[in-house]
Amino acid sequence: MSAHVSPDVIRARFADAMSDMYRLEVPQYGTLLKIVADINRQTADAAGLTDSDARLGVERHGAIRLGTAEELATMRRILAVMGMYPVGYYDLSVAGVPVHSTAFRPVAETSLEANPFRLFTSLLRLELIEPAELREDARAILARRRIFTDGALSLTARAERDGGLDEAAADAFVAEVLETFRWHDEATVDADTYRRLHGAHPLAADILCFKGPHINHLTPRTLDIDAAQVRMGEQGLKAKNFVEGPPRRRCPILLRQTSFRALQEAVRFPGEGSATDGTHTARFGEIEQRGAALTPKGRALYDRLLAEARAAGIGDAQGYGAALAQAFAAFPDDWDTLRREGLAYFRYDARGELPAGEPDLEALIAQGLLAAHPITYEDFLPVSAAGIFQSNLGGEEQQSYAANAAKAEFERDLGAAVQDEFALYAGLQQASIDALRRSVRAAA
Ligand code: OOG
Ligand code: NI
Repeated sequence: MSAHVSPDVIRARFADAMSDMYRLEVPQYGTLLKIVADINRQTADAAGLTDSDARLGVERHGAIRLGTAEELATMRRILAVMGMYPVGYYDLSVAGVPVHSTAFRPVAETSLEANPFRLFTSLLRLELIEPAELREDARAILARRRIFTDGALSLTARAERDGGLDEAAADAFVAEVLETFRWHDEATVDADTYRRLHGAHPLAADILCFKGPHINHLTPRTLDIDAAQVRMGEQGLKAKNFVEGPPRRRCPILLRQTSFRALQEAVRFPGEGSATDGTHTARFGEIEQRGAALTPKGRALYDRLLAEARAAGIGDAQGYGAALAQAFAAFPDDWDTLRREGLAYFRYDARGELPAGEPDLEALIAQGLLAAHPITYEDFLPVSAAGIFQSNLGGEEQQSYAANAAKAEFERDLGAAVQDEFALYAGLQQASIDALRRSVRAAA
């Protein structure tokens, strides 16, 4: 019997294969990768994040949109084979996007270090689509389609049964799973059905009218998103008019994101005559800059200040930028204060032999015996995600639906609970403190 390939290795191969495929499908994504590589090289010294170097070149996330509970539950099983687990619940309906989502990602520190690839995965909420008759058409369309290859399904079952995949099976698995993410320029419904679904919501057309849930963007991580945003414009990529998330700061927190607008791509509809040619707008490219993970207290402050800034409106990018900077003046911007006030999570690292006894973290830091490194935020932000969705739907902002988070229904459809992101970061911080305690005891 040959040895099993580590899920971290399968994930890295899959992320690479997906990036290669998307570069061929959407050449602008290749341009984006070059911009980010250049800027990262230029700003590497000033990065400020100690754990980002090794993984930076391969770091990215992607996104797909699914139609049914069965698709979501199967996707969960497939992604588990490559060490990606659902973390967090995002309700996008409040922003007029009829989906709710989770992020599949590695959770162990060593796995994040090996390859942090994440997949933002959304499920259509058919109950929000109007008019009701259209929901019946949508259900029929979804009942007909099969988005996974037989090979992907059987290899997933094999991995579950045997506890992993050997070399040959792992490579076959990557190739089979990639098929689900491929773009198809042939719609599965006629032009009239497409138009009716698009009229109900552009996302409904994107999710329902194609053979599978094509990857709709990939996102490399940059060390200077403002510089990258300017460079995008210079290279002819039509960037979103402002960066989502917190403003530029000395101490980066959470996540800042911007994208270039989705392409208008030619599609063919089944049938004969000129009604069979059309276009579809869904696929784009995005960049992100990651900062420190915030505690619930820090996150509450972030949410409050962001709401304050957005209350004035986001229509005028310059005005919004000023409002954002003004609101976030109230968010401490040095690591010591962020740590002492319990606003962000840190990993503690001994700089020498620690004195015996229960470690007093702040005293040890003051003595230079302990370093505290901010823990990188690995997740997403619902308001930012909504902004990214909206800028790529090829239309104006959508009407909001009433707030109706449905986490329990989502988890039922997923067939599992999503992990709590705060608990994961708190666990990483605590693990580093426990390790200090152990080293003190061992020395004593
Ligand atoms: C997902 C948009 C959300 C992000 O980075 O916040 C997202 C989508 O358009 O399907 O990817
Ligand atoms: Ni994204």
